[in-house]
Amino acid sequence: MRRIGIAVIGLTVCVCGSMAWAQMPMGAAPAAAAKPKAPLSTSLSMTVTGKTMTFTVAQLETMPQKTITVDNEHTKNKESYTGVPLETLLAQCGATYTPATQKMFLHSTVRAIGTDQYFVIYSASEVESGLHAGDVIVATKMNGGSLGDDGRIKLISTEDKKPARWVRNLVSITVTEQQ
Ligand SMILES: Nc1nc2c(c(=O)[nH]1)N[C@H]1C(S)=C(S)[C@@H](COP(=O)(O)O)O[C@H]1N2
Ligand SMILES: [Mo]
Repeated sequence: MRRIGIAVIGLTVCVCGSMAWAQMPMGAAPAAAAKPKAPLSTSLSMTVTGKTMTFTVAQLETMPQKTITVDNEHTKNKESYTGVPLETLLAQCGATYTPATQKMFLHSTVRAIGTDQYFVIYSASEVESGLHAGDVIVATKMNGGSLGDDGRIKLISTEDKKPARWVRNLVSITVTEQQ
């Protein structure tokens, strides 16, 4: 009886297993899930405490640039990105880090949104080099060339273990002081 039971289980595993194989095209690797394409972003709107300024890619590229190197945990590649440090853009929008504004940085959220509405939150103090060691940059170049499928503007941070807070086709950033 016990032997029959084992034989039935064995047969079931065998049949189900071969059905799964039968459904897979011969010799083809399972297709990677296609990245849904976000609309192209060609400018970045920065809203800092209610006031909005918009920067085109050309304007971003005339501002002081920084190149950083990161390990992309997904692609397992080292990638270099060039762009404006986000703190420089915040300063352009009137949020300069000084002893007088330190509390505002400690209390503010930075919400970064892509054209596909994907969004992430940083603390303003993570963006400010006077408070945090990592870099957060608004990149317009990868490995000295274009960003390719990632659009024209991409937010990159150096301290995250995964690229989940990197925003492709970055279109807006809103800084809000919390009460
Ligand atoms: N605009 C946009 N940016 C995004 C995402 C997204 O869906 N839309 N996904 C994020 C996530 S969860 C990851 S892990 C990284 C890298 O995703 P990829 O490996 O699919 O390129 O991009 C991030 N940036
Ligand atoms: Mo992810």
